[in-house]
Amino acid sequence: MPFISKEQVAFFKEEGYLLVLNVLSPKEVDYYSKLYNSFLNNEIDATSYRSDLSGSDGVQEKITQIMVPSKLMPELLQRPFHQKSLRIAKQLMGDDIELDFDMLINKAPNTNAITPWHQDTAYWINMPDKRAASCWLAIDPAFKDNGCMWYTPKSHRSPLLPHTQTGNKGALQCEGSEENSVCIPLKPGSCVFHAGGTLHYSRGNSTNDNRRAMITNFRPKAMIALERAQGVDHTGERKTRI
Ligand SMILES: O=C(O)CCC(=O)C(=O)O
Repeated sequence: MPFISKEQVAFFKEEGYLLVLNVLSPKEVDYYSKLYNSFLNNEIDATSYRSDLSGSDGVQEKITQIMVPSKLMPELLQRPFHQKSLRIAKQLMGDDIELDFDMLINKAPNTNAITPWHQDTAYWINMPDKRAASCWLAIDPAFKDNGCMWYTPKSHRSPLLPHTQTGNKGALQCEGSEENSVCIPLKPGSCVFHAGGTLHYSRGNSTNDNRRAMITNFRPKAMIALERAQGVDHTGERKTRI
């Protein structure tokens, strides 16, 4: 049975993002919550894939990014989030769509570091087939003050904007604004898909709790092969192609 309706597929294609409620049950969220903490507190050693997206030189990580958790824990690929988000991604973009990479992004309490406006395409090599989407799953409630995601509708239809790198090997940034964008608060277990070209950002976390998100990224199998042939597996340093 399809997970999402034809109307939802049409909305994603038109607007460049799509909210999907209750992809995971509370019990499933509980599994990911415990696992996530094992990554954050280094019980699972992800040192070589871990960095601070805020580009801060300080001792405290503000925005922890852990790339490719499923490389360290391949069983994740069979778990509900990867399986369900892949099914939805195929519905959104076609049967040739596969998982390219996954990641964890946590905004630590009271760190107040924004994720700057960017289009994910700026992080990737130029690919002839532009179909791509990320699925951003809330492990904690996500809302404005702890850094829920903001998207600029229809921005995936415009050309890639110029991006620059922030801080010490931090996130890429371009021009963007909350004024013409929508914020998507989420309950744990709900998610948002956004297209590779969709402009997005999040405010900093000014609350006393973590803001944990798990993200899967999808594109055509042939484009993943093209990336791998060029040595791209999303485990290395952040780069800009502009
Ligand atoms: O979690 C965040 O603040 C940023 C996430 C993001 O940029 C993405 O999933 O593409």
